[in-house]
Amino acid sequence: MASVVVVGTQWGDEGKGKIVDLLTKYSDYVVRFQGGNNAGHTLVVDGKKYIFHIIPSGILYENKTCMIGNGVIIDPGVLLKEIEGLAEKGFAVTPKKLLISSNAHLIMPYHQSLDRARENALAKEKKIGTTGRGIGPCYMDKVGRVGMKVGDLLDPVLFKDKLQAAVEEKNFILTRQYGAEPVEFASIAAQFEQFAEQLAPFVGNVSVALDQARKNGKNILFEGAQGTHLDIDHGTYPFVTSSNTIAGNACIGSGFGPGHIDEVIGILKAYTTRVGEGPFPTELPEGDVVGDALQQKGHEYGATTGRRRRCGWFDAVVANDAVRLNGLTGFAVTKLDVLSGLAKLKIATSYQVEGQSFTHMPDNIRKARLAKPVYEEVDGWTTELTGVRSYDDLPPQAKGYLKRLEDLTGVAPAIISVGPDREETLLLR
Ligand code: 2SA
Ligand code: GDP
Ligand code: MG
Repeated sequence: MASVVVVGTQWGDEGKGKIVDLLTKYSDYVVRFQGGNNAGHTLVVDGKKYIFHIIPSGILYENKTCMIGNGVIIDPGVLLKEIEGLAEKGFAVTPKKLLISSNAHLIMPYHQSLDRARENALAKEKKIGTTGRGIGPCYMDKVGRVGMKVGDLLDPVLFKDKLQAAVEEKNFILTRQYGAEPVEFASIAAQFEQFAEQLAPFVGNVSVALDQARKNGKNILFEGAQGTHLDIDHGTYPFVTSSNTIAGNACIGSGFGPGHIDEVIGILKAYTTRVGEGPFPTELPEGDVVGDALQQKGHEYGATTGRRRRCGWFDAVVANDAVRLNGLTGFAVTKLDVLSGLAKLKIATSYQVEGQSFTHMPDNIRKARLAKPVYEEVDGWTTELTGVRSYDDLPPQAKGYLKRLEDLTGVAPAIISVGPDREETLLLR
């Protein structure tokens, strides 16, 4: 194990939660490094389903420590609810089990108001389809150097001083620019005073703790959120989230040096989905028989917002971008079971745009939207795969499909997932 980063290779929802939960068995620490409660990571253990938005997916194990790094943005109300929810299910989240970076930024109520107001103000074709959780506005404040940090919660004088200035500025924008409701300083201050009291025992220095863990020979797992093509720099901008979702940010978002990373596993759904707006070359639009079958069999609904996820064929262009951007050393191929029953499977190997061939996602968003996939076709299989527990027992066509993905990307699968449950997994190494 040593230090392993897990990232989504497509547009999120590849099954990172399931794979992180699985790999936690071999880790001592599980660390979130970017994003906020826009994420929805689903785990199924002994038939019971858990969805985490902010707490790392390793939390169900005893004697493992979860960390929320500086690169994460935290809505304290949502975090505390998640902690309470876990306690109700018999999982006590104590400060020994969860460490929160004092450098992580806080999602404030005005960030959510701004997220909604900005999205509402955009013309239909310009909407991003955000989760409405305040992600963009919070990261804007962070890089604009006016953000509120978790550490500020522990210093009431500093906190109120910063909050006063923020509320003044945000109310000006909310009311004057968007005609939206203003937020109220006093109620936010009172609410966050309570959050501060409840969260204080969990706050510390994640970078120092990880360094100590590494020196003690501990295994560390970094849990990415969203996916490679939602990366703020390398994704289909502006139809992206507001953080770097690729593996490099595991280091920046936790304070762990890149020289200490041993492996990067990319979670690769056996087909493609996207939720929210933006280019999706292999999309099978709503009403398409295969697209609808994938959506229904794969239960493709947003784990945070419940939105219907758009579905389409596997895209090797998207996968190859992920191999390059993350330096992937292995894949975990998920939801292979969902493809059972399709006679033929299509795989996009390149795009055609205005007479030009692309083997990577075009940087230009207008071109990305025009990208027409060039497909090859392979045989499907009819057997259901959920009961399969060894690679040898997969039907030959499923093995052929996996081999084709490996040949097209140059990266071999290390894990194959054939169902949502922890047990429904084939470990190949
Ligand atoms: P935001 O809210 O500013 O991050 O939205 C910007 C874009 O990023 C997309 N995004 C996501 N895409 C897939 N999964 C995400 N998490 C949830 C899930 C999504 C949900 O697990 O299903 O429930 O709808 C996630 N979070 C952000 C988003 O759709 C925008 O396209
Ligand atoms: P994440 O954001 O990458 O963690 O993924 P989500 O939890 O948002 O969405 C993945 C969905 O697929 C969840 O409902 C998982 O329980 C489910 N899932 C994960 N792996 C598999 C699999 O191999 N087969 C099937 N059928 N479902 C899976
Ligand atoms: Mg998800």
